[in-house]
Amino acid sequence: MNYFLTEEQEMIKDLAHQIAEEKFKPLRAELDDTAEFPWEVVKVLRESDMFGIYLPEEYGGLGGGVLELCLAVEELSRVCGGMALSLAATALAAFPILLSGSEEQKKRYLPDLASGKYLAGFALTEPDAGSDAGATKTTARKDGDNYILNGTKCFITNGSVADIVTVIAMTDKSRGSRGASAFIVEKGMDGFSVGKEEHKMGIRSSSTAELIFEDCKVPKENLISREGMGFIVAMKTLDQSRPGVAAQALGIAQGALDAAVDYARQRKQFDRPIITFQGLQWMLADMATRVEAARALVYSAARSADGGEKRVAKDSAMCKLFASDVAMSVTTDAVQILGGYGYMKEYPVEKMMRDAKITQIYEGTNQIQRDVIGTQLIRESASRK
Ligand code: COS
Repeated sequence: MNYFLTEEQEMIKDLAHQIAEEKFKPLRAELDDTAEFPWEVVKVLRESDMFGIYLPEEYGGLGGGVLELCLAVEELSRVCGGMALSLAATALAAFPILLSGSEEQKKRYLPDLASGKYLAGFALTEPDAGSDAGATKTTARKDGDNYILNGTKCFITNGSVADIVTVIAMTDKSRGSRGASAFIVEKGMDGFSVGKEEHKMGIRSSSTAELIFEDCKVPKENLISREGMGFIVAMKTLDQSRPGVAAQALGIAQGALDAAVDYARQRKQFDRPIITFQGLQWMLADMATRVEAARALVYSAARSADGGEKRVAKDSAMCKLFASDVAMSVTTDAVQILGGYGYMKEYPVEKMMRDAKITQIYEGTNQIQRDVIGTQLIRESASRK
């Protein structure tokens, strides 16, 4: 299908494809096994300006947007959804600053995020506040020129490697989600430490860690937007970042489809390549159709986000929901097509199936995405009357 990408967008896609093939592929199985963070590929992503593709030129970026980010994340995830996260999760954490930060905050942090000097994490989730993001317990108390943060965040992607984290904490518990505020916390700030590093089913070459704030002193200049706007900052962030998760899912699905087609052409049973059996061809045809439908939805939602569409929450939720479900079903089918080999670590598809699972869970479970879509449908219906 032709998506009529610009020359620059095609270049980003090609470059990400090349990086994934040349740099990700040789490390993929090893890092999946050892669960080490891919510093070697972060270096390559930095050198090739990948960290800046979605950031404005005035802050050192390449001037692209969500679509450019998605194109890169898709191609990188086609080979390894785990390594691609070093970029995608940094973008997730940069969005609160980009969308809602002051000019000073943008000037101070975005250039280092654009160059990849800084990796970043987005700290919303807590042990008792996952889908119910408004139930945040971490507190931020104003104390002179500082805020004092106390609490624990969990499952934070890039957690143990992040130079900065954007954190949601309650400045006024009595106001529920409207009492949340967003902060930029730097590694090394007093009272900020990294807790437990998680051992995961998939995306094992990414870092997922607990973050601990114990009387953590954050200068008041690091408050993003105003007190009480933290929940809205988080929601607006997720509206921009969910297409990135969808792109990760799409890339994983494409990688699994490619592996399944290649295998089915080579594998012979009953004296003929198994791809010549209609049952298998139809399975592959369905997989390919679902992948292409996911791509169309991801690119459309990314364009919506870049174009400032006001119903972007629905578009982002739809593409994340659809692409991640496609990734799960396509990777599961790919394992089936490779049969016994598909189940073995020697072939990449079992890893892709494990990697795909998280895309149905993080940045809002797919049940939450349906809630977001449903809420918007109700609003649209009410506004027609
Ligand atoms: N953009 C701007 N504002 C938004 C918004 C959006 N996308 N979504 C909600 N809001 C606003 C609402 O308009 C409301 O504003 P008012 O206080 O002025 O009325 C406020 O935020 C609260 O919204 P709502 O009542 O819908 O909040 P809920 O507590 O019901 O939560 C969901 C809504 C479930 C959608 C939200 O908690 C969510 O997205 N949860 C999942 C979080 C998540 O993705 N976690 C993964 C970890 S982060 S990587």
